[in-house]
Amino acid sequence: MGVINVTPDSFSDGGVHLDPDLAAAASRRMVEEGAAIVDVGGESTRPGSEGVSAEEELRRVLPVLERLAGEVPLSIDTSKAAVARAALDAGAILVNDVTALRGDPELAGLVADSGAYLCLMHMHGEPRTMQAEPRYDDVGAEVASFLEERLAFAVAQGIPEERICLDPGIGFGKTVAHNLELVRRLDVVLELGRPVLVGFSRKSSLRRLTGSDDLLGASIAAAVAAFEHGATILRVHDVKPHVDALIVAAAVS
Ligand code: HH2
Repeated sequence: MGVINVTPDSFSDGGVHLDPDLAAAASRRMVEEGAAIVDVGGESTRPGSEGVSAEEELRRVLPVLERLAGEVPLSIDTSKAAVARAALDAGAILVNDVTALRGDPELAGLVADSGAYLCLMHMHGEPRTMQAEPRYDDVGAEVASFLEERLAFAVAQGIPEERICLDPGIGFGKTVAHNLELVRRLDVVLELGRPVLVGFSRKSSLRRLTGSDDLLGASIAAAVAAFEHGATILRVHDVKPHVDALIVAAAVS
């Protein structure tokens, strides 16, 4: 899964893809490089961020989606039903909701009615406050039990289980140690029986571990580690080097 953030302030690629023509060109390149889907987002969820209105989110993402519809498999990174609805109408096939259907009461019904795919992600707290001393007794068990509950909720709302993937939410209310433990203990999430998505690309834990601002090598290592622990969808900003690394990791395993 390639990442396109149409935002001025994303920690990883803020400002780079604000021009819809540039964002569309970058998305097409990601597919050429081997991405199976491109995740387009119009609201940064970086620690401390305040959020934007649905109107502003739509103003950012719709021109990009409209340029790519029918050409590139698209995911919309949003927790707002109004944004998801317009994105699905414009051709997106997956709703990536970092609130796991807790943000907007209308989103579950919309996904159920549209037949879209859905990603449910774990987040402790909310972006504004989530990195303020996150604590868990057993991060793997707690994240798995949250995802189990959200999966049951989604299915009860009429979303077929076969359409749902699960994500431990690397960096969303977690310390470096929590993030590493979640990759190590991915089996507890895999036991829920759904494909697992991991997004470690360019996250600040990698900088804390390496002390380097160039996060490419660290991102690839994290993606390969997640793959070896069972993740089958890797959310990444630098598609080509990740695809190469994952082809080799898959060939060896
Ligand atoms: N991470 C980010 C955003 N959306 N969605 C899922 N399912 N999993 C993730 O790990 C995830 C996500 C944050 O990364 P990024 O999009 O690069 O930055 P920002 O939120 O600042 O736009």
